[in-house]
Amino acid sequence: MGLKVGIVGLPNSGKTTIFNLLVKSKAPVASYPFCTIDPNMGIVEVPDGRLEVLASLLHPPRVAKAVIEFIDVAGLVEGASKGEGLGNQFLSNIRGVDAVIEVIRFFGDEKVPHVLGEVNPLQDKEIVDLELMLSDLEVIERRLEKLQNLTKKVKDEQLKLEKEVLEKGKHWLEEGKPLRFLKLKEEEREILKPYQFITIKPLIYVANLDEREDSGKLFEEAKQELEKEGEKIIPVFAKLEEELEEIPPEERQAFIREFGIEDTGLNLVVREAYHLLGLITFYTFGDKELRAWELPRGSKAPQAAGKVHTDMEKGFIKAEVINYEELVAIGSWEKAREEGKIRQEGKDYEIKDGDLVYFRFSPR
Ligand SMILES: Nc1nc2c(ncn2[C@@H]2O[C@H](COP(=O)(O)OP(=O)(O)OP(=O)(O)O)[C@@H](O)[C@H]2O)c(=O)[nH]1
Ligand SMILES: [Mg+2]
Repeated sequence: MGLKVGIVGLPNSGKTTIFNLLVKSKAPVASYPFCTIDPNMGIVEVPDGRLEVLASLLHPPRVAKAVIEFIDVAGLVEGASKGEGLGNQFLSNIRGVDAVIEVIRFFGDEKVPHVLGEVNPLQDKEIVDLELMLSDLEVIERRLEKLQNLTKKVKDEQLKLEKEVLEKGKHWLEEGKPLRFLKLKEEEREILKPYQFITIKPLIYVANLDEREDSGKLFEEAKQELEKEGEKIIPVFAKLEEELEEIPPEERQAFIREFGIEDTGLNLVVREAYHLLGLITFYTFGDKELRAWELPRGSKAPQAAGKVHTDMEKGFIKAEVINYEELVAIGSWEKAREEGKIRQEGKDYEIKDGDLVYFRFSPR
């Protein structure tokens, strides 16, 4: 599967509007809170020039671009982690994502009530962040309770380590800090993985602005504040862009220039998300297809294999690898093989951007 990105935020912050723009769909939006109940899902293909070049060299029967899957969930309110609003139900919908977009409302519109009565982006951000942290904390506390008993009964090094890491995470969250900023050793990260903590995932803030000066001012303030904390925030004009979609393409350009927007259709979010999430692209090919995949920078070969199929990760033997640049210079896979340029890499190999990879694995 491709990369999954979950969209969270308060009700009426414009999540579904942004989702629709991203995936060019028409999921219902409304000016009342909790318009979205069941999650909306949609995919976007990531444009990729290298893929076309590879296709001309490898002649695969089919070419598949990397995709990003967006999941737009119900709005979250204070107390969500304790079951308020639609509560934990939506939190479970985003446990499985690879990254999170948090939409913050910067637009003022009396017809669209703000759940807290006023537009206050930094306050909204605090509420949402807190709920996400509380939900992770709850998962940790529940597990720790079990571990407390277990470790009393049995001596097991692994359980002891798990308890220690979870306690570390607990204290961190109790200080109001998301898990993604907690420095962890590789093995500790592995231990935490099955829990699918929400705040351990990379996150970007998306500011939903309107054309008013107030909105812009609030954005500048928030941007400064967030950047101080090492966070990223991307401005979008959701409503405006939605209206833009209605105008014929030939008139759109003039409109865009007038508003000084750099790009349409939230392309910017896709691009920035890709960049900020530290993703790289690798390629696989076989008899059936050539396909592009995204992967967090720094990932090892088995993890990349797991993108293609979980069995490939479990039964990973080795990866045959050549980088895009090198393959293009040589001109064909066969020639690269003859010249011994296809490298054999093991489970510790770190996949590089542009790698073309063939996985060898033992089926289970
Ligand atoms: N004025 C203005 N209205 C907007 C903007 N973005 C979204 N809206 C409107 O705000 C209302 C709520 O938008 P949605 O996209 O449904 O919000 P949501 O965050 O998905 O809300 P829930 O699903 O209820 O959590 C709709 O009426 C939108 O048309 C904006 O930038 N400016
Ligand atoms: Mg919605």
